[in-house]
Amino acid sequence: MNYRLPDKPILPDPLIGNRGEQIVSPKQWREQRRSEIVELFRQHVYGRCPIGRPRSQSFEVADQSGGWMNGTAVRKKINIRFDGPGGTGVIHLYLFVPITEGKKVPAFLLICNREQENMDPDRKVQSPFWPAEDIVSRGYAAAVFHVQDADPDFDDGFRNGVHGIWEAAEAPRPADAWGTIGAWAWGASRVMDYFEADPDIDEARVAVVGHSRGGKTALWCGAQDERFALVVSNDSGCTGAAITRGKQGETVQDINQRFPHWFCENYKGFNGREHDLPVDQHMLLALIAPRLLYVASATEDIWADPASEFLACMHANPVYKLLGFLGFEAEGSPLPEVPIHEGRIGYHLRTGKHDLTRYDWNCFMDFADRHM
Ligand code: GTR
Repeated sequence: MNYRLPDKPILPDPLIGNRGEQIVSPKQWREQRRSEIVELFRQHVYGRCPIGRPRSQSFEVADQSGGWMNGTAVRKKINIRFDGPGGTGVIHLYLFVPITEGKKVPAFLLICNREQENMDPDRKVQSPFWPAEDIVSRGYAAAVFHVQDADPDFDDGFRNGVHGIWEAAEAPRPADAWGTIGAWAWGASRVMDYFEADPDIDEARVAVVGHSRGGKTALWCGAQDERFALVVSNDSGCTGAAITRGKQGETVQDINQRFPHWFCENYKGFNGREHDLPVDQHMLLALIAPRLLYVASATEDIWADPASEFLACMHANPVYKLLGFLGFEAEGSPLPEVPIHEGRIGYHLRTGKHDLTRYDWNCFMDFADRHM
């Protein structure tokens, strides 16, 4: 592949505050700039959730059985239930926990946006998209839920899914109301609520993983919800890990036209005008700092644009540095199959297509073994 870093786009600086002031201390980042940037993304890109953890939320154990994976794992099926003015919802969480002697285990949570068979809880299908056996054999709990439980992935005017539960149907939607990606990210945070209550899971060592639209979701989830120790974006591309300005492949206009329900209404105002956005995606990555972040790209995934994903890691680094950590310092362009795992931002470029593979998962786990 012709791997070329885009000509240096002029990017908004995560370390210049809304009033033009330079952010010079970790305290200023924590107390001021971080929340300014979260707000900018809420207002202009992903929208605002009307609700956090619902008071009505409950966890129902639908199954807890041993003997899975040659006797090395316990399977749990958990129904995360909630209700609001517009109805009730349930997120079905599947979880395989490696058996240890009373020790809490770290976990990988996949936000699944593919067909259900990829997350088969009966393991008749063992898809590389969610290689639960591999994850468990490396000492991590393997957890997954499907995005449709939070919000079905089509444009129905925000009637179904969690939008319909908390939004009055007759009320006009604000231009910064949450879209579908925001609803999915909200769902992943509800799973974290559950992890905090499960004595088998070390909630301080949980990674949230997503591929493509799921990767955009993992990033937005981890940016807002600081309980996640590691955030993994696989091939997330436009409005995920890729810098928007000067991006190849999918543009803001493309994504808003094809998926009008993913982001907030305000985002459509930036169709063809990405240079006017007050943010770019390196600032989303910077919101993960100083926690662990992983960005994965694939050589043939031109629509997502690997070079722009790599560039975002480089431009998130100054925030890690300000906070006293090594984030991502790379020279030139990455080589395929040569992961960069030194700092708190991990990266790899895989040869091949837009997909989530066992190679990708193994890299994520190598990085987690080292840093989490
Ligand atoms: C594409 C979309 C991308 C990406 C992808 C996916 O059609 O343009 O932004 O999200 O779908 O989720 O597989």
